[in-house]
Amino acid sequence: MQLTSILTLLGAATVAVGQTSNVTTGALGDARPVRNNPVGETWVATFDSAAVKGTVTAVAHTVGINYTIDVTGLAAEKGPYKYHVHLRAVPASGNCTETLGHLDSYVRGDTPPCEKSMPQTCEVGDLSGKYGTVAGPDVKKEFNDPYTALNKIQLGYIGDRAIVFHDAGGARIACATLMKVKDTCGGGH
Ligand SMILES: *[C@@H]1O[C@H](CO)[C@@H](O)[C@H](O)[C@H]1NC(C)=O
Ligand SMILES: *[C@@H]1O[C@H](CO)[C@@H](O)[C@H](O)[C@H]1NC(C)=O
Ligand SMILES: *[C@@H]1O[C@H](CO)[C@@H](O)[C@H](O)[C@H]1NC(C)=O
Ligand SMILES: [Cu+2]
Repeated sequence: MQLTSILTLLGAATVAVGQTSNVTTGALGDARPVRNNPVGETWVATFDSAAVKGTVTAVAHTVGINYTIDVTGLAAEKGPYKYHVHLRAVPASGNCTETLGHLDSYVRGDTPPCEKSMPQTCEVGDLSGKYGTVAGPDVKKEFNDPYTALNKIQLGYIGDRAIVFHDAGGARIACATLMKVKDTCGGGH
């Protein structure tokens, strides 16, 4: 009887965990909000291919980064599209595979897919995992991500890395390197 109860409890616990979604966290814990960014500093990834045209703009905010996705041309039937910050800049060849994997400063990995309601548990570079995939053909989307950085000493630094769009099948349909276009509001030149 006691054993049965324990088994019943264990069973219930397993079901509960199964239903609680895919919340997992990085080997280094949950991502921490970035509060020492150079506010106003702006980086832009410019897309100009048949698959995607437009920009993804990243502006350093007092907490994290404000992103604006402003693109056109995404084939509606191949979406929804994912978009991420990948580790490396796009090489001269334009080969998106060579941007390597996602920026994953807290070492989470991309499986299971992350739980949007707990963005701190997502891979830092998994922007669509945190803020939603986008549908074609035209996208205009703004969000603040507290966990990415434009301060080089921080985990989650995105400078000189690539933004990559993936179609519904996961193919890397376009990639572009984030380039600095503006210094901070107060300082710089
Ligand atoms: C958890 O991940 C699996 C695939 O790994 C997916 O099928 C399932 O929908 C996810 N559950 C939630 C709640 O996100
Ligand atoms: C970031 O976005 C918030 C909300 O829209 C806005 O209030 C803030 O001014 C933006 N920060 C910068 C540096 O643009
Ligand atoms: C792109 O790079 C990957 C990895 O280096 C390589 O396997 C692949 O053949 C390259 N693709 C093209 C079209 O050159
Ligand atoms: Cu990606």
